[in-house]
Amino acid sequence: MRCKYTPGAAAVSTPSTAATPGAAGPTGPVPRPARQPEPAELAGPSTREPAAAELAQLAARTAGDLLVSPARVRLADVVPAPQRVESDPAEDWLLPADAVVLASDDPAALAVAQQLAELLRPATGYPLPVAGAARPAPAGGIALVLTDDQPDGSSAEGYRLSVTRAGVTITAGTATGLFHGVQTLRQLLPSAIESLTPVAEQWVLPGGTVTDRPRFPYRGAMLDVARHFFAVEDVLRVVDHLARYKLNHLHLHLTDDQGWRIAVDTWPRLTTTGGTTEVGDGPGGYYTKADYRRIVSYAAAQHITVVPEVDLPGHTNAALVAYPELAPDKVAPPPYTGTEVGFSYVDPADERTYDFVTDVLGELAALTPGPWLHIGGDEAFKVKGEVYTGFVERAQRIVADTGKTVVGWHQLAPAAHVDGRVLQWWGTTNEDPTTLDAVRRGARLIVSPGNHSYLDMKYTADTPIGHDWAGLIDVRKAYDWDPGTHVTDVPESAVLGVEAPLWTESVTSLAEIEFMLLPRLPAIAELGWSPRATHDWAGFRDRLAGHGQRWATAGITFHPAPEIPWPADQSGTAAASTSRPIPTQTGPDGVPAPSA
Ligand code: TNX
Repeated sequence: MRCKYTPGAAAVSTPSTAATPGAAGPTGPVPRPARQPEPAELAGPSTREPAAAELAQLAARTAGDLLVSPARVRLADVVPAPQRVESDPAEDWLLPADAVVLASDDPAALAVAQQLAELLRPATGYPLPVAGAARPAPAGGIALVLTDDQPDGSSAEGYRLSVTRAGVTITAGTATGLFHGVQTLRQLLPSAIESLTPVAEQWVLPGGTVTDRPRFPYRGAMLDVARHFFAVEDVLRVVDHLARYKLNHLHLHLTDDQGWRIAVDTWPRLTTTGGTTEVGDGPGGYYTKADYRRIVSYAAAQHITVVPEVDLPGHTNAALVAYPELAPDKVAPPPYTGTEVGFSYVDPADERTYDFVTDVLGELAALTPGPWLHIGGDEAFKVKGEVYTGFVERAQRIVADTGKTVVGWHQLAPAAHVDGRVLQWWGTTNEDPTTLDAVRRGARLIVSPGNHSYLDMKYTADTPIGHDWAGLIDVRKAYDWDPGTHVTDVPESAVLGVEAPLWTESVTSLAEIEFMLLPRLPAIAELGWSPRATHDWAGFRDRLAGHGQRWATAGITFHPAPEIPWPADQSGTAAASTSRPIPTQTGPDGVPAPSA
């Protein structure tokens, strides 16, 4: 049972797990020397109502000093599955109310320490001060250690997390590694850690060591902000979801027939005209350059790189509405708010088109610190053969001239290779000689199979939103494939990574985005991060089951997929969020409101 506090609440109850000394869990309680609460603590400040945070601290301290229950989350329960886990239940550790977060004296490490403290403060109510140190040691709290002497050598994203009775140490060679370690630490705490208000809970971490690093360097998700526009705040929430599961790329599909979503100073009508529509009757919208920078820097703070896509030469109706000179017949088409594809294209025979491409990609490159520019290239059904290849080759060179590395959907494959070129595979079969040939000429692949990783596909036939052209994708289908061997004869060494695209023809709100993402995004994240040797559907299903309660507590919508054994006995909030498919409102503390 969880106990929640609201400001002004008079009574403090302690969690039942801590209330009865001797009520051992399966592995027995870990006794701690009892510290008698100070009388003043028990009485509370007499001159004013104790704040909720203070009450929570007091309750946790009192309960925790009497008895530490075994950790409720197992060290091996992490999603994505870590490379190596060595459990040591004798080292289970209770986060004390006076814990300090120490980090190496380095701005990036200190920033991660602040993020950790900010994650833990709302639910614990603990102050969790952060400080820098030359050689941080946990000393009864948490230490984030940046070191050249990495446990597993080479990985830029790896980390080691060690939980002992002396506290927690996360060690990594980079701040990114520390950040991933923090995501692991977060998952090891009871799910109430997701609460936005203080909770009386024993914040016990399971003892032992996690040594971890990713399998692939590119692990991403794509959000189509063109079919339906989503506010900056919604995109930031999606970034949060990626970060939880150690995804490190957010691909934004910024332009399509239904709308142009990124400001371009040299072609202003792209947004003032082209940004005013979306699928259906909605108003559309677009990101100013300041909006886009905000997304980029928020993502960067979560160690996520934004990959902007301007889809060319097809999927360009919104641009043609704004600038008819780009159209093959120089006539503005009507705005398009339907969901067909493949009818529009910029004129590949007009030099003005290449001015447009140069200006747009130049401005986008200047706004984007990450190395990638995605030029689309899919479903340009009316630009065929050599005309298509010629267009793509020029666009690829324009990208190279900006200093960025080109990414495109795998339709780019027949074009000449340029340095670093990455193709995004979205086919639904395993065979593609043209893509294989491009790989042999030097291309690397991001693997996004339509029939496994397309998060706009329905879970089941009765999923209320989504497509089914690539089949139905339940959680198991999302999980049961291997990016390293998926495209026949493409070696794992040519696979840069994996991505889960969410197209939004039928997705209209943050709640609907989350409903399609969760719980499939963690499945794709695990394929990108975890060593293949850990791949195991039954194990994944069980590890994932604990996350429903986390999402419910954090007010995140998810699909209660029947193949996941969500715990039935957890607090009513999980049941509320799982009893209906797409809640569109959240309650006062962020928990999805019960059905209307
Ligand atoms: C195909 S996948 C598309 C998109 C659609 C999607 C719907 C790809 C590169 N193109 O234009 O939105 O199907 O699932």
